[in-house]
Amino acid sequence: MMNSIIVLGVILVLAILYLIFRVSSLVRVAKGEKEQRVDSANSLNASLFLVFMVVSLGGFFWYSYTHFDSYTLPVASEHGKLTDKLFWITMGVTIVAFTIISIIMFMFIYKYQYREGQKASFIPDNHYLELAWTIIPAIVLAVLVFTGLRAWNDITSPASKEAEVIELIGQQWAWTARYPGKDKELGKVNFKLIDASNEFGLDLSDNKTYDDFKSLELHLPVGKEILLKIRAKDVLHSVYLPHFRVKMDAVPGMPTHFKFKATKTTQEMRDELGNQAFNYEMGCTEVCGRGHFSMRFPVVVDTEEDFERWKLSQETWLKQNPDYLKNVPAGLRESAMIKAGLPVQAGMIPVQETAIGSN
Ligand SMILES: [Cu+2]
Repeated sequence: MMNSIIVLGVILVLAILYLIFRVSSLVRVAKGEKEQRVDSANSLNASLFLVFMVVSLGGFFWYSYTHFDSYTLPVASEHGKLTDKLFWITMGVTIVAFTIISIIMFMFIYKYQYREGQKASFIPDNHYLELAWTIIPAIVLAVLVFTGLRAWNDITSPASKEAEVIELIGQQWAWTARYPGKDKELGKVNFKLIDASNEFGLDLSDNKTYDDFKSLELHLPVGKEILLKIRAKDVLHSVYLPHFRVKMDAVPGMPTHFKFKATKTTQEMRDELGNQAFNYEMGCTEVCGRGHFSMRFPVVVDTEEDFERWKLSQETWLKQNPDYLKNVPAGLRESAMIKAGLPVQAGMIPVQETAIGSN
């Protein structure tokens, strides 16, 4: 209701202004005044453009400088330092270009405002000018693109053998992480095998799957290469770890990856920020449906010892879902139970651990 009254009010004011304009121009015609091309409002407008330029450029620089910390995050990864540097170089180049163009634009409006008797000069072309504004941006852009491309190739190139491999799976609307377990290799998965419990779609005919475990927190070791293998189960999601400058889409049907090295543990970052409640976190940056906001994933960066200890404390997926032992080929069952940390009982499929433990 209120909105429609406001809209009606605005329309009314505009209509009144238009009528005043019409009436005054008709009065001028009736009086037979000599038609003046522009009135004093013309030079006022030209000067106002200069005022606008000074105020908006001043406001832009003032805001960017005083609020700098509210739109920058501390960096905690190796390549993050490099990409930050590239970002700020690009920013510097564009700010210089933006400032020069803004000043020229508004100065020209002022300088070439309509004046009686002033005539435009005719310049059909100017080779020097054309060359300058083609070659200079071409060189600058080429340098920016090639340095960026080198950083990108480095991030997406194959990881070393020692890298810690972690799989991240996005689905509407939660993340899960899968760790390879003691064999340090992720087991095979097949999307056709996904069901309510086998959420990864683990292919239990592959012996590398038996020690894989699921985590609802992303634990990362500090100072060690990490290879994130990323996939999505339903729609587009995007892995975003802002403090590590990691961002990579999770695409259904097309696994992606990102390689990086964290440089500060959670505790080190807490000390640096003077905030003991600080925690790293991961978000989804693809608007992936109505529950998108809930795709927040806690991230912990441990020292290497703490990370190894944490891994050992995790239960394998197969231990948590012993029913699935029936899907393991008979010949592999015993080794699967050993690898998964299940008690082996003379060739039998064990009674559910939880049933024993809960009594
Ligand atoms: Cu998402």
